[in-house]
Parts: sequence; C-alpha cells; structure tokens
Amino acid sequence: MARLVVVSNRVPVPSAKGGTAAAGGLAVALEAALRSHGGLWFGWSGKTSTDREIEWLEIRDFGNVTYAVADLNRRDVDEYYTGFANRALWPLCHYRLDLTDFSRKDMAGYFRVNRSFARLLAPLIRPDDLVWVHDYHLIPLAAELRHMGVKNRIGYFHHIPWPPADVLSTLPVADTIMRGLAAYDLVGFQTSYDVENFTGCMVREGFGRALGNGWFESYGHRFQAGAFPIGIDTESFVEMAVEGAKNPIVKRTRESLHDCDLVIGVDRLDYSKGIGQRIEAFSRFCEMSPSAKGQVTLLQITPKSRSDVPEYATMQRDVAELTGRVNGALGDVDWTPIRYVNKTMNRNALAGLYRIAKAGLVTPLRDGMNLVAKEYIAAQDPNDPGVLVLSRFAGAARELDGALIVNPYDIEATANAIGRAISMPVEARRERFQSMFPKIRDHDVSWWCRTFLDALSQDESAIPT
Ligand code: GDG
Repeated sequence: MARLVVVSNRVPVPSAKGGTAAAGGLAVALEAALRSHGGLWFGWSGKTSTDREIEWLEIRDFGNVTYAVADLNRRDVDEYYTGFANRALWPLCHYRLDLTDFSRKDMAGYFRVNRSFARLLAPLIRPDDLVWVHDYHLIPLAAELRHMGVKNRIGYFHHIPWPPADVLSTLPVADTIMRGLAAYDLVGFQTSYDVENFTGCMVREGFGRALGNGWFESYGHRFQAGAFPIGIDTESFVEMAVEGAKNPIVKRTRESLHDCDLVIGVDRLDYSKGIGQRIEAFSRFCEMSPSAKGQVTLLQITPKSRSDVPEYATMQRDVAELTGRVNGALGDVDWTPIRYVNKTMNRNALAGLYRIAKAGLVTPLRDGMNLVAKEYIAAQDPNDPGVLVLSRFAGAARELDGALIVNPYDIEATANAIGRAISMPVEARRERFQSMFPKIRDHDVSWWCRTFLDALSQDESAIPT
C-alpha cells in the first residue's frame, strides 16, 4: 500500500504525550487513514511567527505518522488566509459576490504561500506516495509541486461548493485557479451539482475539454473530477448521543426547559449558514402559532469564527441584535424564545443536545455538505426521532431526502416547516428517520476516505478513448 501524504491548511498535531488533537470527524478519519497507510500530515501550524519568510518546518513523529507544520508570518496570514482564502474564495464559492474582496496584494500572497508550502513539502515526498490536498486554501499546491518535479499522483478535495461559470468568471485569477486544479490527478467535490458547475467552468470558459466519464484534458494534463460526498463517523456519534443523555450540560438543559420543546441549530458564525434567516423564520413561527408561546425554544449554538475578517465581525453584531430584538418582542418573564450561545460546546454535550431536540434546523444559504445535518440524524432515538429541517442549498439535501426540505430565503415556508416538524406524529418521524439513517451509516467518513483514495490510486488506463 502506498504511503499517504495529507495536506491541509491546519494540522491537528497530537500532544507530546501522543494524545490526539483531532476533534472533528474529518480530522479523526484522516488520522485513521494516515495510520493505516503510514504517512505524513503537512500544513500550517496555526501559529503566527515574527520571521520574515516561511523557512522551516517543525517535524514530529507519532508511530508511523509524521506531522510537519510551518508557522506563517503576519503578512502571510493576512494575505493568504484572512485575505484571499476567506475574503475572495470563500464568498465566491458561496455565491456571495457582494462580500468578495479581490485585492491584488492578497492574491499574490495566496500564490506566494502555496509556493513556499510546496518548497517545504517537495523534499519530504517519496516516489510512490499518494498526496491528498484539502480545500480552497491550497488549490495551487499541485501546480507548484509539479514545477519542482513532483510526479506523484496528487488528489484535491474541495469541501465547499463549486460555483457556476458566471460566478467564477468574476474572479480576476479564475484562469490560474482552474489551471491549478488541472495539475491534480483527481479533483473531488461534495455533490454532482458541484461537478456540473466545475464542468461548466472548464468547458464553457474554454479552460479545457471533457473527455467523458469525469475525465478532462486541460493545459496538456489529463485528470478526473467526481463527487465524493463526505460523511461523519456515524458509529461513534450514535454512541456519543446515547451517552450524552448523562452529560451535565444536557441534564441542565433538559431541566431548564420544563415542558418546553427544544429546537436546535448548530453552526459556526458564518454568513453562509443562514443564521439570521433562521431566527426570522423561528420568530415568524412563534407569531403564527399562539400555542408555541412558552412551549418551544430555539437553542442556537454558534461558536465564533474568523473574527479577523470584517464581514464576520459585522455578522456577529447583526445576529446578536436580531436575537435580542426577537426575545424582547416575543419573550415573557418565564419564556425566552431563543437561547443564543456564542461559544464552543464539547462534542459529547452537542451529541446529547441533538438527541433531546424535537427538530434540528440546518438552513444554510449555501453549503458544501453540512455535517451538522448528518450528526443530527445520527443522534436521534430511532423509536422517537426528531425531525430535520434542511435547506435545499446544503449538499446534504441530495442524500437526506427524509428531511423537511426548505428554501431558507422563504421565511414563511421555513416557519411552516418548523411548525410541521414540531407537531409531526411519531410514525411519520420514524419513517423519515428510517429512510435516512442507513445512508449515513453506510456512507460514513471512512467510506468517503476509502472511495477517494481508491479513485486516486487508479491510473490513466480508465480514460475513455
Ligand atoms: C466545511 C464546509 C462541509 C459546530 N459547532 C460546534 C461544533 N461544531 C462542529 C459540527 C460539525 C462541524 O463543526 C461543522 O461542519 P459543517 O459541515 O457544518 O461546516 P463547515 O465548518 O463550514 O465545514 C461544509 C465540511 O467542510 C466538511 O467537508 O460539510 O459544507 O463548509 O462537525 O458538529 N463542534 C463542537 N462544538 C461546537 O460548538 N464540538
């Protein structure tokens, strides 16, 4: 079996004692894949150094896995990460052209940091290694590695949506980004819709031609693109949710609810997640259904993220204000309609909270997949499951068709769906749950890893003639 090299923007380096730092399902699955293949995990340490250039790596071995991380200096972080990745590519891929900032300085920083990463990584790659690069921060990495003579098979997975050609074309360096993707051997997306958009960008904008069967030829290189929907670590999440009932935070929540039904939302504070629209919809639901007063509470768990990016700071203020306004207008001395928690919960508590919630609201305006949707289903009691209200614009909606699928821009319809979810009879809830659970059980995160790596291991013989 080939050795595996994983490259991601951030690397969860275990503690000196060997304890894992990987918290989420994705990191745990990648760590497991690395352990079974043996390998190397390379990326940014997450630290900002005072050095002028990225020049050195901190390398540590844990069993058969090596972790190699580099610090970035302030300018690199501002231009590569906060700037181009999070103020150009992220809003662009989430169809938010109104929030893009195409600064030339940031673009240059993005390509510069990718070149520096390639320079540090290239000498660590052995001839038969499989290289797997993750996410939009690192699109140009393969092209840079190729310039340095790296001939290995290199795969890329795009965790967020891929936009249609008209949206991508607004990016001044769209051609360099497409050229960067063409340097990989396999480019993975979350859904077939993203693959369609990517094909449109390739073919319609004249960057390359489609050879059929997911194969493309572009800038003299043949590569494959396909949909690889990411999953969660379903088995361990189910266990965590069952155990979660004993968690002190879950107990406290349950006691504080008295007879109120709980509805839950869990999202990083990000404008793609539709948190404002969701709060409006919940507020509309409370206004429309007098019986909701004092009987239903929305728990919105929203850890802060990317506070260095101005659009996120603005959003933090807006959501806090909106929540305050709704609670002020609708609440009473003994009832707070929305409990807004602006901090990170531990994962066990989160799993237990999903389980006691009668409805899970996952209503992003645009999302690559959305793992919260899958976690909410995994956490349910099969005999008395809650109902998932899911945006049609989340990649997860392609698989989780037993959810109440909503258009999150339609506040009235989302409010109605919340009402339907809360009052749905148990037989209908069970039926919906049973239609979804086997999918997330069979297509878990290990399946996703395996499927991607199997496809990456194939050679060019599968290209149609
Ligand atoms: C990107 C794509 C794609 C959230 N709050 C807490 C907490 N979380 C955990 C959730 C979930 C994860 O964070 C969020 O994953 P999502 O998939 O919902 O969203 P992104 O962070 O935007 O991820 C997305 C994903 O990549 C994977 O490919 O699905 O579309 O945007 O696991 O549970 N975890 C804890 N406390 C919290 O307060 N412990």
